[in-house]
Amino acid sequence: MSSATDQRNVGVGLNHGGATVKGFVQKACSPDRPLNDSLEGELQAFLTNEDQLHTYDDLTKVNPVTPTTVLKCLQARYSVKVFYTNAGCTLVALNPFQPIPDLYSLDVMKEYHCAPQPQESKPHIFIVAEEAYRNVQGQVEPVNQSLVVSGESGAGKTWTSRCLMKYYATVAASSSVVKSQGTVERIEKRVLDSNPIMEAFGNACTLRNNNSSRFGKYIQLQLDRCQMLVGASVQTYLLEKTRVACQLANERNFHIFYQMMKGATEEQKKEWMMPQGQHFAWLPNVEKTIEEDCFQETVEAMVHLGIDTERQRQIFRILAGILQLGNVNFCSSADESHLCNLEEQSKESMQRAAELLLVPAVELQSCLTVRMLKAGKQSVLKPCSQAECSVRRDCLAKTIYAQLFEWLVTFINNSICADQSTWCNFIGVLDVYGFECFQINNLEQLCINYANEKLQQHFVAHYLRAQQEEYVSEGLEWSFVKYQDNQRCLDLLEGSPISVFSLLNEESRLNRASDAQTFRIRLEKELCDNANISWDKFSKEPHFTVAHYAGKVNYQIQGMVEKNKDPVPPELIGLLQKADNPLLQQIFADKESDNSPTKGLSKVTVVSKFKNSLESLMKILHNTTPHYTRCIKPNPDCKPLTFKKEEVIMQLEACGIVETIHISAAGFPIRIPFKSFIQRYGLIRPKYSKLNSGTPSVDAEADSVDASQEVEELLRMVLQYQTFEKQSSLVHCGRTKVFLTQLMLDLLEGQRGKILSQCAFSIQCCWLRFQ
Ligand code: AOV
Ligand code: MG
Repeated sequence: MSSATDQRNVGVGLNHGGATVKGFVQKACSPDRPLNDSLEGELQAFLTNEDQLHTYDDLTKVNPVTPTTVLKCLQARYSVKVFYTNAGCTLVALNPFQPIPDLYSLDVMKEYHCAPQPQESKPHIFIVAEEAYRNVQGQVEPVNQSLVVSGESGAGKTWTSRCLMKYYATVAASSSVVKSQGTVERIEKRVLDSNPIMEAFGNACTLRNNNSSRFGKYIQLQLDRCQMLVGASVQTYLLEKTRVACQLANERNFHIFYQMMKGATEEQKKEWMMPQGQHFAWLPNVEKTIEEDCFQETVEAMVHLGIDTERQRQIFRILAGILQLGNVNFCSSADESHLCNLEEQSKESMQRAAELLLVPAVELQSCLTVRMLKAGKQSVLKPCSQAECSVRRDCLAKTIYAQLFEWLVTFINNSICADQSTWCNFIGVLDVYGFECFQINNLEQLCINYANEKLQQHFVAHYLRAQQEEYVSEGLEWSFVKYQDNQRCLDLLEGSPISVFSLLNEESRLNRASDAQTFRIRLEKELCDNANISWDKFSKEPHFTVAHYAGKVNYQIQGMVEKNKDPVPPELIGLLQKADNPLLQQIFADKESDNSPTKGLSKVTVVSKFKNSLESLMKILHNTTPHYTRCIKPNPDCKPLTFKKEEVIMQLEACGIVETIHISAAGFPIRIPFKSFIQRYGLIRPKYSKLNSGTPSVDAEADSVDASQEVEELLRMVLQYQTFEKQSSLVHCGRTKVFLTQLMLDLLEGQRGKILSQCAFSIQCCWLRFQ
């Protein structure tokens, strides 16, 4: 069993009946452990109170914390159109799947921005945004912040990221302007305009989401000394370039192709050789109309970012050329030459592709059908098989598209990044693809799920560390929360010397013909002792199963080594470097076109590159203060306001929400300074309870030693124990604050409420007697 799915012994719970503490029980908090009797009782008590469930704005207040109670609470809130709920240190965001009027309006932004204590307002993504904004101006020195948005495909990560960016573009709008094509523009507009461009080129309609991001993104919003937004920079991760040449049934290619088909003028279409009604093999489901098919918006954003008309023409010609390549098909030749021929109807497409990419048609065809092999100093030409030709065609399209995307990101960065001297801090927004588990999973899913493992590890490590630091600084002893993180799964994937990635890389380097078979044998032999990997011995398809923190995923071995190598024949790069399209020339200018087999675009394997880029991201996250938002998709069909329990519970378990709440609840999520504590609960002590007022006369300047003694005395009374030190799992007195569990807070509130109602009753009796 995975380390992450092991039963966790997280802290200590409290079994209380009514307002008095009867004793403590140790609870093993695991979502899949059957409820014991006392928990069952609490659960029943909780569920009978259903009409109040929507009022729980923090899931740590739910008692007991089980997947069922958390689910019930979220469902109750969703049914009254409350989409945000706190879960300790994280925010849970449920996707309404329909625009909610006024939820993100300017007025709402202002409200949260101006609130003295935004945390006390209703849970909202703007609280997370505002908290990060205020944190930047740290108490001692400024601290960079990261907003980590996670969740499965279609859960609302990209939407949330956009909301966050709009918030900062509004509350931190500076007077900074940039000059572009004779016009003057505000920087925040440019930063926001980077979104439609990146989404047009990097998002696509999938089975799970009409606007699914097919790349990861970390955008740093740069702030100057006055906390004004003066620029931004974007880092992207692993674009799913295979989509250009291969789309699953009922999925689509990247939006930009459809935008061109639907939104361009007749003249443009003529130039791009895209007549009305033309069928493109790589453009399935063209008839489907989705919101993202907005060509005009993309073009306008390009203009705002400084991509001039000529550059745009070059970009669109390249894209049109790719589409033509998709219509090129090969067939085996009838004669004995072994040369692969073009299908008759493909000849025109090949001609058009060459014309659009501005490369010689003959050379394009020979690059796709003939391989150049180096034998010593001599080059030998070898005709490709039909299948090899198709692979080379796809490879050409994928390479061009991926490099074009990279060029766009660099262009955007040059256009929105502020001068180093003008900014001093940043707030980073991370929007990556969520955990994926399909029927067939390949290298893309392995990388995506590995990224999610890394983020989960960061989350647990950071959260516990942050708690510990405060406990230590307040003089508390911290020893009661035991947790097991997902380190073992990460060791399996990326560890050294032997791991899935190291074996995959070795196989990729060795260039064996039967790589899938040998990779499978080596995995089984060298990782057989690892509990996080398994095999179904009876399966026909070679595969391996990884127990991720979010669940088990079967990965298909076939094709994985080749995908990891991601080879690009040097001839193809040589061809593109000679193209008359200046953009293609520029994009491939610094790529090696040497014919040596070790040269080309792919000396570094896909997993090595991805691992390195993730490691840099982790370094940044470690050096910033993170804030987590977990987006939840309430139904698989993206239907408005529809809550499917099975769908939600799976996600709650996958992203570890229940666990997060347990960790929050097992720690001391509530911290109250001594002074405020005495002001609120002082009336519980007899000397105050005699007072008819809820506000006892406390010396505001009481020093912390006296205050600490007073607090301890009060707590002893409430807990009805001689030595309240025994209840270290329930409450702790630090140097300046009281640390409480939610249960302890409920207990105090209960006592306070009781005393106040007794007072009210006495007053009423007096008043009646008086009458
Ligand atoms: P994702 O980023 O998490 O999926 P999106 O942010 O693209 O998911 O959200 C999917 C769709 O849900 C959006 O296109 C909106 O129509 C809708 N939506 C999300 N959040 C809200 C909201 N707060 N209010 C109204 N509608 C919303 V993926 O990129 O697929 O992992 O790779
Ligand atoms: Mg997205």
